Amino acid sequence: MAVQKSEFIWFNGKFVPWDEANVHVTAHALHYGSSVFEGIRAYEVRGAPAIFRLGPHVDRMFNSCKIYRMDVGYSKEEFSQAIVDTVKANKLKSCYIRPLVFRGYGAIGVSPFPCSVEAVIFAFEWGKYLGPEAIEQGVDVGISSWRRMAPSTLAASAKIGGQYINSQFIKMEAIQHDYVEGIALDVNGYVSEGSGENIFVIRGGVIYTPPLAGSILGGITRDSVITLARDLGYVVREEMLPREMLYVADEVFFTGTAAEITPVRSIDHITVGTGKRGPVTERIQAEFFGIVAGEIQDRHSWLTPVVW
Ligand code: PPE
Repeated sequence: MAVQKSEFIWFNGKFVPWDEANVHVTAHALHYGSSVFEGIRAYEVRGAPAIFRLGPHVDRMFNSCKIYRMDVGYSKEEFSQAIVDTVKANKLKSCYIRPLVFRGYGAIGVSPFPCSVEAVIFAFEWGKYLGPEAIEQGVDVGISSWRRMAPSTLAASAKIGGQYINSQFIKMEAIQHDYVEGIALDVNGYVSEGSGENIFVIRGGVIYTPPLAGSILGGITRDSVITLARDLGYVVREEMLPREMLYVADEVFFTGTAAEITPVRSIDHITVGTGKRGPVTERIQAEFFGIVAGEIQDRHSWLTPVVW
């Protein structure tokens, strides 16, 4: 999806016009994937933007940087404020926010340590990630021939740029097979996640999702869905899931900041349940979309209002 330009990008502490936020071609991140990023949504609540789960996103970004041994150069408070200011500066009522911290100019060679650390935040309008009808109709997906990274190869729970080559392999293969998305298994063959989404499986009224040890990114939407499902009285189990459980599930859905809550209607051309969005998925969607629209009380304090 082509990126929608907005006006200003926060670049190392200052706002610069969108077209002037450039880096040098020798930047380390360009060569070696040396970056950490986040994806955050702001939703329109009563005419103004409200940022969804800002604190957990900033915490995860700082943890990813810690794992990757990169000092952000700002406190969490300063960085959070910069995110709020970026939404404000661009007068966006609802948007997707992309903070990125990366190794810039300084040296060629694998070690990132001689290179600068740069930080940017931009925000832009982004619609439905897996297609306009996906939230209601569901998507057709396939199991990827690419596995998620094995433990001790990369750090699946950190949102590090270079690791997204694995996601790109999964996504490219899916597109070439006419699927909307691919589901990757972990190195042991258990269900892991999509190229940019966590996965949930419903069977016999119980909700299952792979555990953090299943080479997944600990999604913030995943955490929100677990919380909402438990609020609604469902049993949620974080368990290793064999691939064939997907084929006999009553319902399957993806979660992610970009994907929000998207039902899966077929996997490897096998129909999931009735082939339509199921009742549990719909119930959880109603709760999630109700909260982010400001129509259901924000009982977990997930929204940070942006005051114009
Ligand atoms: N797994 C992966 C690999 C992943 O990239 C994401 C987010 C998730 C799970 C869900 O995490 P969360 O957003 O915290 O619920 N993927 C981001 C990037 C998508 C993109 O194409 O870029 C996102 O949804 O913002």
